[in-house]
Amino acid sequence: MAYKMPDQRWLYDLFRRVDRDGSGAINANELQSALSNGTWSAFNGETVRLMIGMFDKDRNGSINYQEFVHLWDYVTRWLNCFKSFDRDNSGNIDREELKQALTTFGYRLSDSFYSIIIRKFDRKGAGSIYFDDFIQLCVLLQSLTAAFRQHDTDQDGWIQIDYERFLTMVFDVCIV
Ligand SMILES: [Ca+2]
Ligand SMILES: [Ca+2]
Ligand SMILES: [Ca+2]
Repeated sequence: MAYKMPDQRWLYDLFRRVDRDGSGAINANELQSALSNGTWSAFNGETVRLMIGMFDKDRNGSINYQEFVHLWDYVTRWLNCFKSFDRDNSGNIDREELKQALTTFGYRLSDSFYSIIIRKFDRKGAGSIYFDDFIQLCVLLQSLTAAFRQHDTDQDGWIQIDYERFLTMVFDVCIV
């Protein structure tokens, strides 16, 4: 898919609009309300925190303009990806669309695992997944798979780890 970085000035204006208190940096609240201004409903707080955790390179808890450029690019790519799998343009991803998406990403998951995913990430109880939850799900799946692979040195899909290693693995991935 062709993708072009937006004009810097346009992006800087956007940054200034998102930075509502004019502090020169975007905090979690500002990011959350900016992301909920689109066509989708309010972004979930966990995805907002997750994204700040990923792009706050200087670890000061907020997003400056340089960090925002990368964050914006990331959200846009996810949005394009999300839209391409939302075949019926319903604004959310149903079970079949999700299967298509995750299979395209290379995951081989059983039907019963898809039921678990839908149960966990379908916050509205409608049998489908919205954009923010989709990002969270994909990032979680990606990180847990990477953590598993580190232990699965012979790549047979099986690992043997003790209790504390298991906890460490899950904590590293799930707690930002
Ligand atoms: Ca601010
Ligand atoms: Ca920062
Ligand atoms: Ca859909």
